[in-house]
Amino acid sequence: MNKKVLGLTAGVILSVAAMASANGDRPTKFTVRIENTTKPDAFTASNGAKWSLAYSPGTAVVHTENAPIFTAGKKDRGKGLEAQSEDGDPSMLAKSLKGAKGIKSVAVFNTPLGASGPGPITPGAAYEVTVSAMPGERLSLTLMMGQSNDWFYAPAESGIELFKDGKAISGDITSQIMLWDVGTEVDQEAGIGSDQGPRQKGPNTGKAENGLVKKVADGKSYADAPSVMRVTIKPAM
Ligand SMILES: [Ca+2]
Ligand SMILES: [Ca+2]
Repeated sequence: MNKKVLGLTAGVILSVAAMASANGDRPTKFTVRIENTTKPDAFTASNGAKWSLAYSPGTAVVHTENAPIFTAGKKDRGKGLEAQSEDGDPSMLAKSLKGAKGIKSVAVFNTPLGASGPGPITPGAAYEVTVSAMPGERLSLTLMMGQSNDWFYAPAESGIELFKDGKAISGDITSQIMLWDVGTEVDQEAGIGSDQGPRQKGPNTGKAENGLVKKVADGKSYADAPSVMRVTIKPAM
């Protein structure tokens, strides 16, 4: 006797679902592209040595949490940002963020476009990573400045707003990226320090700093992200 009632109910539920998705309850897919726009041997150290800039594998995190990865002016949290920033290894950070409060998704990007395996992006190379997000959610990125002791590129601690007035953002977001010092290892001169990524004896080698997370402000071009990289975002139509 309830057949008709059930049929009607199912129809109502379907039409409600259709209306809801038309109103945007499905996540938007974004492609994020990070390009190393520097040239080989673009930098000259104080001893005259030429050096090239590379960026390490990193994380792309979608979140509602206000400061999911670090807080400027505070100590590193010991959740993996140190290995990301000192050794270019995002795996510990990704693991600790997965499933944490206010974290919607965590993606690791580690293979340059056109490469057969993981590695840094050298001058001219790029990473691409895809994330999905709903209005109100934000994006944080982390990757190592490869010629440093413990510096990482990331947006402000609150991340990048992926939607403006409910509409997905699109285009160049490099101006929102900054160079940060995580405060775990004493800085040497960029490009030639013996305890920096390309030259250190092993991971986590260098003098402990016991410092705070702060922006790198040494006036060099690599401290100004738009001078050395291009980060773009494109929502799927
Ligand atoms: Ca440091
Ligand atoms: Ca080191």
